[in-house]
Amino acid sequence: MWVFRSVLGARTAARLLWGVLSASGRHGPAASSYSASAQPSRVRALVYGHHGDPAKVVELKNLELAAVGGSDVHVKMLAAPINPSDINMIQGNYSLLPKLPAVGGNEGVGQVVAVGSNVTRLKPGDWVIPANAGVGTWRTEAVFSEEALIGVPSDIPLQSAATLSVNPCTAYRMLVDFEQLQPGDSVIQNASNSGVGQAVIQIAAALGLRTINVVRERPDIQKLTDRLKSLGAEHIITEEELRRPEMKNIFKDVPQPRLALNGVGGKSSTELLRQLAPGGTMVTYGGMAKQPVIASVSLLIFKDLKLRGFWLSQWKNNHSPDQFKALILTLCDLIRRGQLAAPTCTEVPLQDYQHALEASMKPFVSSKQILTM
Ligand SMILES: *[C@@H]1O[C@H](CO)[C@@H](O)[C@H](O)[C@H]1NC(C)=O
Ligand SMILES: *[C@@H]1O[C@H](CO)[C@@H](O)[C@H](O)[C@H]1NC(C)=O
Ligand SMILES: CC(=O)N[C@H]1CO[C@H](CO)[C@@H](O)[C@@H]1O
Repeated sequence: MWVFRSVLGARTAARLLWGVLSASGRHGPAASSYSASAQPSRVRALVYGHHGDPAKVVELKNLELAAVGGSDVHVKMLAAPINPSDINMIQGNYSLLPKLPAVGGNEGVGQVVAVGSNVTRLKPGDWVIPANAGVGTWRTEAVFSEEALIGVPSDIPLQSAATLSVNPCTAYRMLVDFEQLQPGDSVIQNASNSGVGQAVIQIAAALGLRTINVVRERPDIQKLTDRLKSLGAEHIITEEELRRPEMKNIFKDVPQPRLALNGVGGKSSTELLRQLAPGGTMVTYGGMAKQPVIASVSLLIFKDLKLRGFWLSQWKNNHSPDQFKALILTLCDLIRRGQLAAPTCTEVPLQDYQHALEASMKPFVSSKQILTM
């Protein structure tokens, strides 16, 4: 699981909160997150009223659709994934927490049904994804403000569009922003089978970078190896193999990596650091192991390694909406060229959410659950 407990500055927190509220309604905080309706209505949503075990606190409810104001957009949701960060948010273990009750889900793709008279960038029929986390995507329809949405081309697969705005963006920025890598250079990562890990493999291959991918030992390791290789992974090694002296042989034909991507933390990150080239950077973006990153003093001193972190919400705060849109369009180009496929997905109808939530929390589930509306 991704677990973030970072302390946000007041300004950042306010901006994030604004994103949450402006996306879900225009008449003030809690009341506008949604309004529950006595009569059954067309809009169905997965709502939680307090934090806790997602399987227990999430309920399917009927909501009223807010009126479409001048700068609002009425969206029919098409598909929305269940990400680890969605689960953390429902549990209450995330640094960005919407006011409760809230609609679950931070990512997804919808189609514009109608727009207010002041909306200029979007028109009915367009596909849209949320610009920020916290909008609540697990629902059949919603009214969002125009600036809460980004238009995406509708000629990419639905599953790609639904899973575009978090993992591939994170993977791309980490590959490009920390070390100036050239084609032929290598990157090492763990959590290679995660959503970010699979995006890293594909985007790295598209950029001409060679990947060394660490995975957990598991019964169906050959199947996993074959699948990651088909995505463009060069080397796939288990954690145990990484500790063996033969690991040195890999670096006879692959240059030592200057970039390590860590989605795990704990002991595994120590191993990643050992493999880094002098002066290299390890970027941490997740903490599945729920352990601190442990770096050896001698490695830091003698190799002058850099430890950095990446959080996409923070990147978005420091960049303009146009820069985010440009990133999305770059990724759409990769998708169209067949260089970036969606992670393996299981589509689950919204009403079967219980099953999807449970499946998303099981270890070793290699398939992302996508709710379809
Ligand atoms: C998150 O919080 C829940 C309580 O809502 C707790 O049971 C769970 O262990 C926590 N998970 C993590 C990953 O810290
Ligand atoms: C449209 O924008 C103008 C100028 O900002 C504003 O005066 C007007 O009230 C807006 N119209 C609606 C319907 O929101
Ligand atoms: C060496 C290393 O970093 N190994 C970790 C990589 O990620 C997996 C999970 O995918 C961990 O279990 C390993 O410990």
